[in-house]
Amino acid sequence: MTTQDPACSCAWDGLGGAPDPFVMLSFDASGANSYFRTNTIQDTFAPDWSDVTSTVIFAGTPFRFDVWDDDVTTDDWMFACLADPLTAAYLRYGTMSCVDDYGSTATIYIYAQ
Ligand SMILES: [Ca+2]
Ligand SMILES: [Ca+2]
Repeated sequence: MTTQDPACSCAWDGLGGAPDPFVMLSFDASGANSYFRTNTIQDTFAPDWSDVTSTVIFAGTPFRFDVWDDDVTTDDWMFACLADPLTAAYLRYGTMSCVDDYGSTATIYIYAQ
């Protein structure tokens, strides 16, 4: 995870500290209609969430997760991973990973029943 917000080339935290990341999950390519938000993890460049959610996934739908920095006023968008469409291969493999523009890797684990 990059140490600076590329939108302003400044620290993620207004006080110069590390970001406070959370993740939004959605079934649309834009990420505008999220259905789940994880907890926020305070002051870290290496967040690891153990939040669990369950939902029905329809074949061929996009699946996206966005990582945000939780802020007092307006949250800062950090990066997103998109599978469009979410295929059976993702569900069989059980993970979805991506690398952001700054070389950070994000992985989400998917358990299909
Ligand atoms: Ca921030
Ligand atoms: Ca912080």
